[in-house]
Order: sequence, then structure tokens, then C-alpha cells
Amino acid sequence: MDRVLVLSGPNLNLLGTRQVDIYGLATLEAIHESLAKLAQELGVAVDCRQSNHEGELIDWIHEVRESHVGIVFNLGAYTHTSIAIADALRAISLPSVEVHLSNIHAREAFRAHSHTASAAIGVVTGFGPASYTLGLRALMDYLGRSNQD
Ligand code: CA2
Repeated sequence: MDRVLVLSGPNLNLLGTRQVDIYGLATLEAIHESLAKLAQELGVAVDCRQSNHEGELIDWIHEVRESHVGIVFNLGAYTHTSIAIADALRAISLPSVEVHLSNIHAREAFRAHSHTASAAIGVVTGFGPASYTLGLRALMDYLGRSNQD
């Protein structure tokens, strides 16, 4: 079965415990469960991982370059700072979708810029936990269409 990496970056392991006004009450575990359920419907497997470490996120991106068909990623604050992760995404030739729980364009100005968005096929931002499932649907839709080429 095809596999998709779902990558979450720093502090997202704390979801549902703090800043619930911005990020909501859902835990990352609950988001992973809804992704697994959707993946089953879509006939794909999700491999959900979270790390607070930039190098580990980069290592995982490299690791899946031949074993997985795409990546859904929420890099947390590394979105706005990490040229190294953007380079890693560009260095592999897998399609990816960037997702954010909050609308990064409706917050502080520094959040509106993403180093990594241009390495992705598209961005889903502002739909809470549904951003992850919408991102997986968008990736699978893209893969279905690219397979027809
Ligand atoms: O909206 C998103 O998904 C973000 O990627 C979340 C990042 C933020 O830096 C981005 O600008 C937008 C922050 C994730 C922090 O998550 C927390 C969860 C619980 C408590 C505190 C932080």
C-alpha cells in the first residue's frame, strides 16, 4: 500500500493543552487518528511523526524519499525560519502539501511568510485539525491526477 508521511514540527505535541483559543482542543494524537481513518477510506497508509528537532525532521524527509508517495507537513515555527527544511523538501522529488491549523495570514506579520510553502504543491491554512485531512485529500487528489498523465 502507498504510504504518506505526515510530519509535525515543534510544540505540536502540546496541542489541546495550551493556547486552545488559537489551536483548538484536539490533540495531535486525535488528529493522527482522524488521518488514519481517512487514509483507510482513500486506500493509503499514513505514517504520522512529530519532532521538536530540525535535524530529525530533515532526516525523516530524506528517509522517505523512496519509500513514500508524498508528504503532508506542518512544520510549526520552522515554517517561518527553516531554509534547511525547505532545501530538504526540494532535494527529494516527492509532492508535498503544507498545512497549518491557524490562518497564518491573519496573525502576526512574521507568520505570513513561509520558507517551505514554495516547495509544496499547495498550502491549507486556517481550518484547525481539518487542515491536515484536507491536506491529505489534496495530496491524494494530486497523485491521482498525476498518475493519469
Ligand atoms: O497554525 C499552525 O499550524 C502553526 O504551524 C502552528 C505553529 C506556529 O508557529 C505557526 O506559525 C502556525 C505553532 C505550534 C505551536 O503549538 C502549540 C500547541 C499547544 C500549545 C502551544 C503551542
